[in-house]
Amino acid sequence: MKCRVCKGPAVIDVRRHNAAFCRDHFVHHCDEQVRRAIHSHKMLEPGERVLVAVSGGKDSLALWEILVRLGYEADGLYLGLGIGDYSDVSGRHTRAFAEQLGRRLLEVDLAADYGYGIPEAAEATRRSPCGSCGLSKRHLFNSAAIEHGYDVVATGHNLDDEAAVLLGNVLRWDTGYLGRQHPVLPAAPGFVRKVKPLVRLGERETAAYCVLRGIDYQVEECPMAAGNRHLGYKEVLNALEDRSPGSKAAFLFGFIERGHERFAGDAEIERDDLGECTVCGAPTPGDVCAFCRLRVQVGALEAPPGDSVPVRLEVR
Ligand code: Q46
Ligand code: ZN
Ligand code: ZN
Repeated sequence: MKCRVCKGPAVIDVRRHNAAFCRDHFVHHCDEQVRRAIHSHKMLEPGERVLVAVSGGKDSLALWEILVRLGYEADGLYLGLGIGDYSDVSGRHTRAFAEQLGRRLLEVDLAADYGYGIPEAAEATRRSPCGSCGLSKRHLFNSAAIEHGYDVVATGHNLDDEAAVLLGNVLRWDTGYLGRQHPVLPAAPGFVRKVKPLVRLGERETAAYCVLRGIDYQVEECPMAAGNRHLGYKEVLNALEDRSPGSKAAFLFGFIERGHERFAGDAEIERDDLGECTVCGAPTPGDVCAFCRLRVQVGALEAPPGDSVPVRLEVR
């Protein structure tokens, strides 16, 4: 196996691109994929302050490093989810990496700052932990970015993640989610822009990137992921990809280029008519936002007067 660029010995092949790379040219390949994603979707402007949502896993640490090397003003935000050892180890990896990178790391701890962890939220809502987790992340990434003056939140969602989410949305023909599924979610009143610069890189590539760059990441999967529907979608897509390399990228990028626009109207309707949460001020279609409702349900917040509606795991 020879590097496509320099013909030296290759360390990794990327079947989707029908190419193999040596160490240096693989790093260059990753940079190029991120650069292309940023430019083709106008994700970031020079000089903007970027807040990277870092979990301590391979994707978010790779993303943070690449953005800093590409010259972006990127700091990190770590959210402590209260998932036992998994969270402790993830936090340690993130802090050590922030120090190595020499960038600022903001930290929010669900238990200490908001009175609950993901296991308690899952128990109280009797729903999948990932529902409460996703809701908490979306709310807190956005509010931290606003509070600390960042222009944009960048997350480490990769090609495999996005293709799996797309498959789930298509299987249910969830048109509101399809209208919002894009590598860039523009800013709106009360929301900063959200971008996914790793959308052109698969998870095998981000893992290889971390190994080759000596980035020490949390290798354990989240223990609460078992039963997560997306794992099943990923398996299906991996089986397809195995038989026909490139099908995952064709599925996702075909949707982004030719399908997304057709559903954009469905997302707009859901974004209209947002007022302010009477508890925290976040944009919400009702009186109290889903995050504050979740806190009420887990017993971390007193119910606002006259409010008895159960939590809704809304997505934006
Ligand atoms: S951290 Fe949270 Fe994931 Fe764990 S509980 Fe589910 S959503 S699986 S990215
Ligand atoms: Zn090479
Ligand atoms: Zn609220």
